Amino acid sequence: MGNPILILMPARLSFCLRPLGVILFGVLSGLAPAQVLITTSLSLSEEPAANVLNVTLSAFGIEDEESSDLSGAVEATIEINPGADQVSRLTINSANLTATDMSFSLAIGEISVAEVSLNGIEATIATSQVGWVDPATGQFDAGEHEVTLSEGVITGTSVVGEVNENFSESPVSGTGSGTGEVALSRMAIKGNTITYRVVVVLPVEFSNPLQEGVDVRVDSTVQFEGVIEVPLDPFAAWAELQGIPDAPFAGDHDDDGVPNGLLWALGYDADARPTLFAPDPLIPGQVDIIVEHGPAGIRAPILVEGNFNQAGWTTLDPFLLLGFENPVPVGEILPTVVLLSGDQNVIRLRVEKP
Ligand SMILES: [Ca+2]
Repeated sequence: MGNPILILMPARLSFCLRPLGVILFGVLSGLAPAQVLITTSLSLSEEPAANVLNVTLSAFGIEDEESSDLSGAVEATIEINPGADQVSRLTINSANLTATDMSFSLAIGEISVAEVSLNGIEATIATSQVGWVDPATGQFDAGEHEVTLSEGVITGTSVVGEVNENFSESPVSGTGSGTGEVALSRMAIKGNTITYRVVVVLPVEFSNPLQEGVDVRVDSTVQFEGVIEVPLDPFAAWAELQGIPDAPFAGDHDDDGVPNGLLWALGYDADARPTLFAPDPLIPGQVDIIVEHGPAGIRAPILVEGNFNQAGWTTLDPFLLLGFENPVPVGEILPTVVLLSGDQNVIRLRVEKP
């Protein structure tokens, strides 16, 4: 627990030319813990029970189920709180999955109803919503992740005619189903680095009509895993990489008025000289405040607080921020825009030392 830092800035345009005041703020409040975003490649687990794609072909009330093995890799961005070994967000950016070929034979007695093969099936997975994970349990809504069969063909015959479906021409999508889970286990700690094993389990179930009376149902538990390294203190890791290993979080290594910790949290390099508060250039006279983020995006939750009529610091209503989130969340790249038109107060940005 260290000192959070803040910058004071009058919200009125006429005050914007005042030098920025930098004050150390010695009271800790219930801010969200520092999270770290890690983008990594995870491979599909090779355990025999995992990554079996069960496909059921049904035609006119007759079913045949075949299974296929899934393999491949997933690129994911994981939001981790290394202090607590918890995951709060999982974004699957892309996946390249392949499934082994399958053939189905449906018959009533001696009479063939359908003979169908699935060949060259490839699938992708992408997170279509926010990708929240319950930090306490690691569980998430599998429906926030979308699976698409993007390559491969279903060919054959059925009693009503030819079956010919080409997934590269007409991809088939469905979402995950039920509850998924991310498990994080510590393997080692060395210096400022924690090594974790990550295992993600994503149940998938969806169906797709092929033609009148003929239907394909897909049911699988996709499991992918890998080893990731996470800095225990992400600020310290940044400072070391930036060549200022001893720079304190609340200090200002270049005396430009922007504390080191805030520079880090806003996504900048140590040599950046950002103009943190700019009045809205589009509407002269408007006192909206724009805080540009660095190229890395927000690295730690940044709380925007106001001191209305000097009544004390309070968290700004999220609806006064474009994006409607306060603290400004980790990973945000778009500037923070504070809508304060007409209010006479000061605002500050505050970030807590990891
Ligand atoms: Ca500075």
